[in-house]
Amino acid sequence: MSLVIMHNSQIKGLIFDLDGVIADTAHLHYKAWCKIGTQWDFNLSIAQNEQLKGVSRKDSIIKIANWAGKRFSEAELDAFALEKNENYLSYCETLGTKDILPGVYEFIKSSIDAGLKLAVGSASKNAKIILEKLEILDLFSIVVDGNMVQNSKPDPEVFLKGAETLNLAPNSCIVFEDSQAGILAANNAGMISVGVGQEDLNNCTLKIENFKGLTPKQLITQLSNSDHK
Ligand code: B16
Ligand code: MG
Repeated sequence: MSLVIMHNSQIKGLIFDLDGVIADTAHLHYKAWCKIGTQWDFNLSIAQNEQLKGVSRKDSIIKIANWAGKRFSEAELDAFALEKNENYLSYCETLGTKDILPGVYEFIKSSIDAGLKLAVGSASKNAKIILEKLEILDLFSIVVDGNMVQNSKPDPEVFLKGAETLNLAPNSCIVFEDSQAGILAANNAGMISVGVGQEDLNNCTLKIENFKGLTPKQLITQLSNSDHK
């Protein structure tokens, strides 16, 4: 089943980013990066952290080292990235259904009832672990994570792989993203991009603050009423 004709195509699939869209984990990544920065006498700002959203672990450590004015060998960077991940996973130990962002679970359920195919497209190599902790891994037909792609967002690879696995054309998919890199990745994939959260996001087809009370039908109506046709 599909919902509406847009872009000369019907919407048949939804691809969700994980951190900051499904799960309230973005602040845990920030906390773990801050702990690394502190070792270098560097305070990672909230604005800098925004630029790390949707960016792979390795690319993130390279950016932070540059901002801190530090030069490290490849092996040292890998060791810091490993340490960050161990800290991040320790912060994630208590994650559970309470950490699913408002309205997301209900929206996912009603999307499945509407016959839409669902995927996750995340830069995180921990995506499946986190989804298991949230007890929603089984709701998705496919989880494309950071282990399965060569190129970080804004490259469209993660979303194109999701659509391909769902056996859907890119222009029949909507991507939900909280990061600017992710919005660009969705646009580069030729998909409809819905920005999620409080932060300003440029170039998304539609912006929503959260999923509270939202149904797939309402979303499609909002998209139809937006500049996007
Ligand atoms: P990991 P997303 C991204 O996940 C996060 O936004 C970003 O902060 C993180 O560095 C990246 O995953 C890699 O995560 O270290 O767990 O492999 O937003 O694309 O779901
Ligand atoms: Mg995200």
